[in-house]
Amino acid sequence: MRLFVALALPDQIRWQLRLVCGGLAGASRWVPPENLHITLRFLGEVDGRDAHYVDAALAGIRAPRFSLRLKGVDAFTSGQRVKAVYAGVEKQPALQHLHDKVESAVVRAGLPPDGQKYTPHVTLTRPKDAPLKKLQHYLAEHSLFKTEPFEVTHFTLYSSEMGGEQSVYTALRSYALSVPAGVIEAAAERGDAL
Ligand code: 3AM
Repeated sequence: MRLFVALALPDQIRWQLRLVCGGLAGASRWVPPENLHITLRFLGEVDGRDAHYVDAALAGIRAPRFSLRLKGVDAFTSGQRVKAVYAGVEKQPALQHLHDKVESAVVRAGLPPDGQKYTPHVTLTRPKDAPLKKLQHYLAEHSLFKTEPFEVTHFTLYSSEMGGEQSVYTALRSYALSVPAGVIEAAAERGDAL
């Protein structure tokens, strides 16, 4: 099965992303709201035994919850070709930290290292044929795009299957991030549930 590890996005963030999903010549298909996510690590084709090792290694990760905000739009290009248009993620060291832990876990489970610099993003569309001029216009139009901050409380292992028009992503298992000790004490003092 084809697997990847990602952060799911809250409903209200996916709704906000809909505002920037459209209006680019050459991009007729946009990622549907239910598929929008922040990839932590693409694993590719993995057999059942390796998937089991990956799951066990991911389950062993201890990392704190953190807050994240999406900001701006940009694109991955190759020469004149626009490969993907994405919403950016505001810099958050805790996200890089989680990514590094996932990477170590995956390698510990026996998969080859990734070795690429991690650029967190939410892919919005992979245009078939978007001219760079139109892309520049689209990016300028949405340069102020920003969501409110949201809390990342878990990360998820997904399978990806080819659907008709879009891939079908299935959440196989989610792994909880921990609540920092100071937050637990403060909540207990206030009598809040976490
Ligand atoms: O939606 P994003 O861009 O975050 O691009 C694919 C998607 O990431 C990426 O894995 C995520 C879930 O499909 N992906 C697919 N094939 C890939 C590959 N061969 C890949 N990433 C790296 N190498």
